[in-house]
Amino acid sequence: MKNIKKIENIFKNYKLLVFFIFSSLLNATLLRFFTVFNYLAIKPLIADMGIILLFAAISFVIKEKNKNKYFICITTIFVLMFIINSMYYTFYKSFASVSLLATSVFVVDVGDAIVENVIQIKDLFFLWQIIGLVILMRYEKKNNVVDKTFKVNKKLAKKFALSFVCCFLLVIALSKPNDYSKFTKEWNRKGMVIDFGIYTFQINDIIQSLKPQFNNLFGHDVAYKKTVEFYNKYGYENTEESSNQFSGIFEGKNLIVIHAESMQTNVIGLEFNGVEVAPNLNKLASEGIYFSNFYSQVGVGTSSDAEFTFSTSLMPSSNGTVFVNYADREYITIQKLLKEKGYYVFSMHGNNGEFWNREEMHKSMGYDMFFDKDYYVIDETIGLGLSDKSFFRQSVDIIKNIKNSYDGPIYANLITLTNHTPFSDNALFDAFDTTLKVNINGQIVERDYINNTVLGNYYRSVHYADSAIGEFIQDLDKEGLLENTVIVIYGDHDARIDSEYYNFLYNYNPYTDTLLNSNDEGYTLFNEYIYELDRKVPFIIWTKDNNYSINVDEPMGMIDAMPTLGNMFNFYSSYQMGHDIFSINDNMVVLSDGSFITDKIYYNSSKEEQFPISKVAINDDYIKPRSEKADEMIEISNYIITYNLIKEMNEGRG
Ligand code: GP9
Ligand code: MN
Repeated sequence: MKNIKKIENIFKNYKLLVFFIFSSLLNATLLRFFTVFNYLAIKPLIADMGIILLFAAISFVIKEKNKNKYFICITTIFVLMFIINSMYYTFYKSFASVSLLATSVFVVDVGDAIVENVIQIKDLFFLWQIIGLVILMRYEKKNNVVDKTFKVNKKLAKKFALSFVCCFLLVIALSKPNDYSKFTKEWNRKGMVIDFGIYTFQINDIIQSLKPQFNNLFGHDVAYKKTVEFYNKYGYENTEESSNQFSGIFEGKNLIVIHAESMQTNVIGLEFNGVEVAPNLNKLASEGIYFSNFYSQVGVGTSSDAEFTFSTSLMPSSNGTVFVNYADREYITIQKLLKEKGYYVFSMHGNNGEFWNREEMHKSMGYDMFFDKDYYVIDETIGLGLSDKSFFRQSVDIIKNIKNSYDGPIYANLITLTNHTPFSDNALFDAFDTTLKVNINGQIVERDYINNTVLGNYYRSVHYADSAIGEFIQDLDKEGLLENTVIVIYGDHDARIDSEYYNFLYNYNPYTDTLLNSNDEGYTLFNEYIYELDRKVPFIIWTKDNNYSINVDEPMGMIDAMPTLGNMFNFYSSYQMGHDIFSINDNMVVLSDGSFITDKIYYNSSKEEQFPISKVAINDDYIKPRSEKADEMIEISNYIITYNLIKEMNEGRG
C-alpha cells in the first residue's frame, strides 16, 4: 500500500519527469520495433532506461530557470536521433554515425531519392514526444501546477545516478564476453543497438567518431604494430607467385571499367513476358568471364566505397567515408599501378565533381584526369542528372581523342548515374512491361504484378541502363576502341529495395492473384538472409576478341577484383586484402558490418547467426577463425585509412 502511495506521489508531483522518462523509453523501444525488431528484449531496455535515468539525475542539479530549456533540448536531440536513425535504417539497414555528418552534405543532391524512397510515416511518428512535452509544459504553466521536477534536488539526483549504476551493472550481468567488442567495432552498429539500445550506441558512436582525432596522438603505435603483424601473418597469401591460366593475359591492353550504378545480379537472365531485362549484360556475361557470386562490400559510402574497395582491395572506413573524411591519405591503387606501367588513367562521371568529394579523392587515387559533368553537354537528364545514354555517347568522343593523342595504353573508369534510387523518373525509360499476362479459361488476363512498384520501376530503369551500356559498347566498336581492350563491368551496390517486393516477385500466383505461402507448391523462401545473399552485384570481364564463356561461382568480393585484375594485367599491391579468385579456394567475402559469406554459410555478425548455403554442417570451429579474420580485416583497413599507414610503411620500407 505504501509503495502505491509513493508511486501516486511521484506521478502527482513529478509529472514532467515521468513524461520525459517514459516517452524517452517508449520511443527508443519503438525505434527497435521499426528496425531490428527486438523490441521485447530486456537488456537493451535496461540499458536505455539507465541512460534516461542518468539524464534525469542531471536534471535535478540544473538550475530551476534552465529546466525548461534542458528538457526541451534533450528531448529534441532524442527525437532527432530517433527520426534520423529510423530513416537511415530504411536505406542502409544500419544505424547512423555522427562521423557521417561531413557526408550528409550530399543528401541534398539525392534529396528526391530520400523523400520518395526513405522518409516514411513511421519516421515522423517519434515527434509525439516533443509535442507532448511542450503541451504538458504549457498546461502546467497555464494551470500553475506545482511540479517538483523543476526543483533542484541533490538527494534525488544521487538516487537517479545510483539507479543508472544499477541498470549499468544489470546490463553487464546480462552480457556475454564478446558483446563488449561491439563497443570498439564501429562497423557493427546494428549489433550495438540490438544488445545495448540506441542511447548507448549513439553515445559510444560519438566517442568512437572522436577517437581518430585523439588516436593520432594515442592509438597510432598499436595500430602500426597490429597492421605490420597482419601483413606478416596473411601477407604470404597475397605474395605467393600464384601463376595460373589468367596470369598476364591482359598485360598492356587498354582497360575500360564501367561502374554500373545500383546494378544487381538478379537482373541477369531475368525476363518479363519473354523480354530480357538486361540483354546486353546477359550477352557480355555469357561471352566473357562472369563472376556470378560477387558481392559489393560497401559501407555507408555506397558508390564511393565501391570505387575505393575496387581500386585498393581494402575494406571501407567504418568511421565516416574514405572519399569524404580521408581523401588526403596515401593509397596503393589500380590507377597508380597502371600509371607506373605507362597507362593514361582517367575517370568519367555525369554528376558534379564535388559529389562524394571525387574531385579530391580521384586525384589521391592517381587519376590523371577526372571528367565530371562540366565536360559534358547536359542535353538529357534522368533522375540525378545526365542520362547514361548521353553520358556514354559523349564519353566515346573523349576516349577517342585521348587514345589518338596518347600512344600508350589507357585505363578509363566510367561511373554511371541514371539507374539510381528511387528509379522513378521513368519519363525517358524505354517502355518495358512488368505486368503479367495469363490465360484463364481461354481469357488473357493482365495482372499488374510488379508494375508501378519500386521493384518494377527498378527493372525498367535497369533495362534503360543496360541499353545504354549496349550502345556504349557498339559505339566503342565503331570507333575501333575495342581493339586490344578489356571491358570490366561491376555493380557498385544493390538497389536497396525492400524484401517484400522480392517476395512478391518470386511468390505471386497470377492465376489466383494471391501470394504463395510456404506450404504451396512452387513457393520460394525469401527471408532476411536470402535477401542478403541476393544483394550480389555482377562482375564481368569481357573482350571483343576472346569468347571465354566462363562462369565463376566462387564467393568473391569487390576487394578481390584488384588482385584478380592484377594477376591478368600483371600489377600487384602488397596491401591488397583480397585474393586473385583464380588462386584461392574457400574464399571468404567480408561485409562491412563484420558479417561474412563463404560457399558454406552466410554469417550475420550482428545477430551471431549462420544461414546455411551448402549441406555441410558448420560449427563454431569453422565460424570463429573466420569471424575473427573478418574483424581483423576491417580493423586493419580502418587503421590504414585513419593513420595513413601505407605512407608510413612505404617510407619504412625505404
Ligand atoms: C553520385 C552517384 C551515386 O554521383 O555516384 O552515388 P550513390 O548515391 O550510389 O553513393
Ligand atoms: Mn551507387
